[in-house]
Amino acid sequence: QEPGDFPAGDIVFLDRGDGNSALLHLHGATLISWKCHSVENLFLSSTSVFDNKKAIRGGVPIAFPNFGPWPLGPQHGFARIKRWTVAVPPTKDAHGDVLAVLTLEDDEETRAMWDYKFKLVYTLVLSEKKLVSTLVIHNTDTKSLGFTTLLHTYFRVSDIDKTTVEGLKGLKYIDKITGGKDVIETRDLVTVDRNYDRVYKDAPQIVVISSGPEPSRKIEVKSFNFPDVVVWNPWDVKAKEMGDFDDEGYKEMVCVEVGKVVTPVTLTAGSQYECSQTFTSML
Ligand code: TA6
Repeated sequence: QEPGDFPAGDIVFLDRGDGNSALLHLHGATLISWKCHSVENLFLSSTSVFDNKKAIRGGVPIAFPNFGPWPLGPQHGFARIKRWTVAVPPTKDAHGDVLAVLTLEDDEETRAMWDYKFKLVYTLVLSEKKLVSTLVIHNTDTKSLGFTTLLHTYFRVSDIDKTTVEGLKGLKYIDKITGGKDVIETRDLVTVDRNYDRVYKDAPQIVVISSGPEPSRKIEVKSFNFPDVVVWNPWDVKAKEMGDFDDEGYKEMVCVEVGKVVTPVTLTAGSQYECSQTFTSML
C-alpha cells in the first residue's frame, strides 16, 4: 500500500527514508502498511472498502471498547470505524526514528452507544525493522468503566501453507469454530490449514510469525498488557462470504491479534490502561 493510493487528508505516513515506513488511515487509526526495507508486512484485502464507514479489511484495526459481537454497538466496538485526530504529525528524532500520535475521544455518537467519557492515545514509533504501537486508554469520566481491547493485526504472508506461529505451545485456547473450551495447544509451531478462530489465553509476551518463500518474513510480536492472542484465518468459504475479503486473500494472510479479551479491564475514574505491541523483523 502506498500513500499515493489515498487522499492526503486521510492518511499519516511515517517514513525513515531507508525503506522502513508505516502508513496509517485516520479511519479507525488503522495501520495499513508497515514496510521493512521495502517489504510489506501487513495484509490489506484488495477489495477492502475505504468509505470512512466500514472497518478497513486488513492492517491493524483497533477493537475497543469491545472485542467480538457487542450488544451496544458494532462488532469489535466503534474505535476502528471512528475518525481519529492527528495529535502529533510524523516527527523524526535524532536517531532517524519517526513518531506520530493519534487520539480518539468520546462524542455524542459513542456516548449514545456506551455512556462513558474516554480518551484513546495511540502512539507509533518507527525504527529500523521495528514498529512500536502503544495504546493508552484514559478513563476521563467520573465513574468506572469496563472494556476489552485488541489489535486485530493482519500479517501478510507469501503462502499460508508455509507459515508458522511460534510461542503458543502449552496454552489453553477457546476454539470458536469447534466450540472447544480450554483446549491445549501441543504444537511448537502452529500452522493454519483451515478456518481458524482461536483465543489463546495467558500467552507469553513474544510470538514469532515466520513465512516464506519469496519474500520470507520472520516477525517477532512482543506485547505488553495484552495477555491473550487470537489466531484467525477465514479460509476459502468464509473469505468468499465476505464482500471485502478478496476470495484468494486467505492464502496470503494470518491474523495474530494481541488483546485483553478474556478478562475485561475495569478502569476507575481518572485512571488509564497502557498496552502495546512491538513488531520486529528478524530477517
Ligand atoms: O478476530 C477474529 C474475529 O473475531 C473473527 O471471529 C471474525 O469475526 C474476525 O474477527 C473479523 O471480524 P470483522 O468484524 O472484522 O469481520
